[in-house]
Amino acid sequence: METRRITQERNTKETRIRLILDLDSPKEPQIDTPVPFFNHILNSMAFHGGFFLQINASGDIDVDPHHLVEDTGLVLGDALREAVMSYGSIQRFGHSVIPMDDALSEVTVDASGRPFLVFNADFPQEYAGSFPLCLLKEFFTALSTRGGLTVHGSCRYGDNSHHMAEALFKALGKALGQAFIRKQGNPASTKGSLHE
Ligand SMILES: [Mn+2]
Repeated sequence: METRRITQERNTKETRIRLILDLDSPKEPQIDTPVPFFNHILNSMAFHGGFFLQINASGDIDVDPHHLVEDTGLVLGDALREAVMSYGSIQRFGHSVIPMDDALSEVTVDASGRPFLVFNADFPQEYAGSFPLCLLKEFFTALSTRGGLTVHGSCRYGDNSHHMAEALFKALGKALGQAFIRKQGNPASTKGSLHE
């Protein structure tokens, strides 16, 4: 069966992002952005999701990593949407709850074509390294909007913000991995189609 490999590129005055997503290849992720903690959690997301992800990104992080994080979410969302448009039916739903030491985080995805985000995270430390954790909601918003994904993400509890965020991204990876497993036959909708 044809492998679902998607390339997306987005260049603006703020950021330059090139992304390759291969939903049918669990090769080692290749994440290269100038934001180390963001690389760390994207790598965890793809690894545990069981899909190949290559991201090469640069941008105006001297202003704030906000643009880079948000735009990466947009581009990943575009790639996931493209996967459904170009390659057809998927399982649609995915859910994962992941512990990391003190932390427990959870993500549920419906790749329905309808963007909606519910995001609950109350981080005890504002930063992981130098990374402002408030940007994670921006990433999830961008991903949900452009991917046509309903996403519910929760950091249920934890003492360490790094653990909470990392568990959240592992859960996101696993939930996406499940939702984007191929489905034989008709689309997983009683309406008969997704993304119409
Ligand atoms: Mn870590």
